[in-house]
Amino acid sequence: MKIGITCYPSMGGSGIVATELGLEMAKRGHEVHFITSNMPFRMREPVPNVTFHQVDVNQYSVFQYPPYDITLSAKIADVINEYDLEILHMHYAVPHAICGILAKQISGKDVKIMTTLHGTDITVLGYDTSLQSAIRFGIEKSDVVTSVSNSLKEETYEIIQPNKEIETIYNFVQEDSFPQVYNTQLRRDYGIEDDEKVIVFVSNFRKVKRVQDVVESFYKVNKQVKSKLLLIGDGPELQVARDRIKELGIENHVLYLGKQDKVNIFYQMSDLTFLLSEKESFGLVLLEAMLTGVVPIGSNAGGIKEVIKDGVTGYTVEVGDTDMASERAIALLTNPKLYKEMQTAMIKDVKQRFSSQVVADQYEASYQQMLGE
Ligand code: GMT
Repeated sequence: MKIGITCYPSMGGSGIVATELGLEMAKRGHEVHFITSNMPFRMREPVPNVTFHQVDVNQYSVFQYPPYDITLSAKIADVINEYDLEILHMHYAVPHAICGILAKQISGKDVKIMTTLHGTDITVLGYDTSLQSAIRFGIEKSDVVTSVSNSLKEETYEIIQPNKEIETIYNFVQEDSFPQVYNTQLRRDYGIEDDEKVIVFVSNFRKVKRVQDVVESFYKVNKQVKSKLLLIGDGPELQVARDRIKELGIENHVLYLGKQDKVNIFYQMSDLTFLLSEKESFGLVLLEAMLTGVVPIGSNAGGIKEVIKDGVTGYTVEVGDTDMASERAIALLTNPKLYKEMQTAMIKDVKQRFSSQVVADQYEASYQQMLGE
């Protein structure tokens, strides 16, 4: 198959999933074309069957807003015509689903369109009445629409009310990139003592992530368990976290590590991860951590409760319940038997349900179905 993929190529989960899926399809012998504003960040080196087409938006001074959507659509149309694309896989509803439809019209070809909904394109932007009808249009005019969790699917029906079947296909990560390793030497290199526990939080530090809950929960854990908090990533709420950490006087227990390409290294130093968001369609960071062997405590928002089986492969708590989050964390960090049991169940479960082979098979079958094969 000849597949065009458009996504946000930055560090977000939707870009990661889109890239890994494209690479997996290329490995299976399909011809893959990434049509994006920048090289997707997980595409480190040249790969056979993969071509990258950069979308360059004209910054002409008459434009108050440079026309990314139109330029992208025109570029996709050019690639459809040049390479005889059969499928467009658009990740994130706005503007990508709509750009796919426009590109198809510009090209005049009968290319099939799959749109994958990732989360904030529905749970945040879907509430914006100035975008709702465009999102509904993008969904209804796509040939196939997938959602990364059942929770997101249900929310899409509730908020957008599209007249369209939506199929859930869970996210995955490339297992080989997240080997199950506990790196004692690296912990020492980062100044972590051997008897200290490590909690990791990987985030884009947006409001929906409730960073303040992560700090509060850690503070409560740290009062009882010798521990460090690793904060990885950057974003508007990082300063809020810093201020609260100072107020609580726990600066010496927190490592600010900024944006990192190779997050797997930090999971290898960690015992536990927190994801206490108020909205989270899936939580790809959970999957990455869990594959490495890091046990999660998540909020019960959105798809988190589909990724973590509460009490079996980690714990979920009510959004905002930092008492329960810390209680669960303390129980795990002070009971090696419980920790080991949960870790073993967790690795088995994520390898089964979110394996790259299983998930890529689902997408491949869906592509073939669109083409009537
Ligand atoms: O979490 C973010 O803010 C980034 C966003 C994105 O578009 O990359 O992540 C969304 O898509 C990911 C991949 O499907 C999901 O794992 C994240 O849960 C989802 N984020 C939210 O729903 C807040």
